[in-house]
Amino acid sequence: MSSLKELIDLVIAGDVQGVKEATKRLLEAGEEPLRVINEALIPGINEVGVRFKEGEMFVPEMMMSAQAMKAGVELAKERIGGAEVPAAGKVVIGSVKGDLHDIGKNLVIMMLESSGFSIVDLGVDAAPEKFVQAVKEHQPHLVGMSALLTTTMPVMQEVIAALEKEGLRDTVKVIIGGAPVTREYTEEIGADGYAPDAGAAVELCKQLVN
Ligand code: B1M
Repeated sequence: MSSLKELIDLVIAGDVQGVKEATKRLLEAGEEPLRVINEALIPGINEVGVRFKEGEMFVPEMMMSAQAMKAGVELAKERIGGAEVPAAGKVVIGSVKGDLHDIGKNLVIMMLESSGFSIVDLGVDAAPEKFVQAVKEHQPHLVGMSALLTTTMPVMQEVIAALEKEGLRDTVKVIIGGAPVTREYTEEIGADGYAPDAGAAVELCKQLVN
């Protein structure tokens, strides 16, 4: 029998197989998939961030932990039912240019999809031109940007400027998120909204499409 605490330790250890097995066991024992994500997989990767900052863990280990976490999220995701109501709105979303972090963005996508939003995922390292092209092609209600590095946050402003330049800014609402992003920064760059986590991102998108 696995516990949430054991799963946290397995994420920290970067034990991909162990995380898969423990996640499966927890889900089969009836644990809520969102609880597994919010109370084990996220705290596990957050602890990795703390240890990395303190010089106790290094990039290769952080990558293994990220892979382990992703494997757990994939399994939990299978248990989160899709929405009955199609297309609450369309969202073009990506991690901005220079940023390879995608765990948080993928969680936001997962939550939006299960709330009925249709998603165009630009992946990681998405340049302003890629956002512009996707808005032209898909005509979404919302554009979402994720950044985990203080050095990539300014790209969010570049995306907004590129949308303005192409006359597309008024056709979409722009939302941003990621660990270093704040509400103040959202106002500073002229985005329409900020969400601190995936659940809040869903609420924000619902508000902005209505
Ligand atoms: Co990186 N990394 N990393 N990393 N990494 C951080 C972000 C860091 C804070 C670690 C630290 O020092 N404590 C630090 C950034 C420092 C800074 O800029 N201030 C850092 C660094 C320095 C780096 C490198 C530069 C390391 C190096 O190479 N020397 C390098 C940069 C690579 C690049 O992007 N160019 C790097 C690389 C990596 C890995 C590849 C090893 C891996 C990423 C794997 C992947 O994503 N596929 C990795 C990881 C795993 C982390 C930490 C440990 C965890 C990030 C994460 O997934 N968190 C991270 C430390 C930390 O944040 N605790 C760290 C869990 C995730 C669920 O949370 O992404 O915040 P988060 O998403 C949340 C909310 O923020 C919000 O909802 C999500 C779910 O609740 N949210 C949104 C996110 N996007 C949103 C968008 C929205 C709305 C809400 O609307 C659109």
